[in-house]
Amino acid sequence: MLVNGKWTEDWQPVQAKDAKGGFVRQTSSFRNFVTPDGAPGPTGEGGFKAEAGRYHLYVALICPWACRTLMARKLKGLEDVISVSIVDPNLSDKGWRFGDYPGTIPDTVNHAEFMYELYVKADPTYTGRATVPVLWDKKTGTIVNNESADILRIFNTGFGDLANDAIDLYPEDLRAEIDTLNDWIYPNLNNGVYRTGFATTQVAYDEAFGQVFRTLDALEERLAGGGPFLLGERFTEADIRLFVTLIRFDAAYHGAFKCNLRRLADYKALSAYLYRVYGLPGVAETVNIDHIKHGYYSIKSLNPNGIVPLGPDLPGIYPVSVKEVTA
Ligand SMILES: N[C@@H](CCC(=O)N[C@@H](CS)C(=O)NCC(=O)O)C(=O)O
Repeated sequence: MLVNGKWTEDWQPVQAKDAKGGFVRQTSSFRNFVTPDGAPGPTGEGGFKAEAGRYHLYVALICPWACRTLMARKLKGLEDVISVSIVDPNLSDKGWRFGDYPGTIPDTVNHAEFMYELYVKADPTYTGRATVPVLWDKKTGTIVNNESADILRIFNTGFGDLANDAIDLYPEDLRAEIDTLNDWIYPNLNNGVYRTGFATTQVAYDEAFGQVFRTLDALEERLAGGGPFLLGERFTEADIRLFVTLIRFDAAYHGAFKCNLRRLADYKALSAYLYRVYGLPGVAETVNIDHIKHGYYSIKSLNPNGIVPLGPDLPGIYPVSVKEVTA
């Protein structure tokens, strides 16, 4: 992480611990909004007007928070408006790196080798982790926002006419329900799998594990009795936020994070939902199971020898057969 703008080698995947040994995620610190006229958004400063070619998105394909923003960029038709860089799937000694792993895209804007260089450029005295996603402003040379929940909303309405308005990820009449779902799904499932995987005591692990599977059970019931999406007919940001966790579940969380009571494939309605969202135009292009597997299984504290499992077989998404892998 960075301390006062200087990289410290003492990198730990666990961001902080609470009294019970539970994992606590760092809060994001750049919270400006891009808006159609450059007016300030709900937080931060103004001056970030929507313009084609002005903004750049830094992501990791292993990262569910970053992939939320990649999905929204696709679904809102912003690919020609916002450019992208993709880091290597495995964290280096100096954090996220723009390397040459297949599927990466170098930093063509700032020519950085490591993600932390961008944080130092934006704030020479920055203290904290150099996380992805980052929405970068090429014009003023700074970070607009590094909180994926905000970036989703920015991509939904902040780019005005430059974005596809056929899809509204946060429609006015569903906002209260979306907020309630987010407040339930984020701590218990999206971050719950991390709290399970990075728990450093049995008590913390047991608690997080229970929350993960109680939430999956409840979501299974909800989708079995409704759908096709979380709030019915309309696809919203709540679906993006759920999908990015579900798509990583069997490939990474089940094994690397010890979330192994059931596989996602054992949930009928949730599996059907996963394939439904995966099948939406553009979504499959934001999913890279190879990066996901290599990324999570390269976390040394969880998997010291770095062996990447050959399975699971994810038919239609990442098919694996014994014949192929042991030839
Ligand atoms: N609040 C952030 C969290 C982002 C986050 O934790 N990203 C992780 C990757 S999954 C990261 O970059 N970690 C690097 C580190 O902790 O040094 C968001 O949702 O945008």
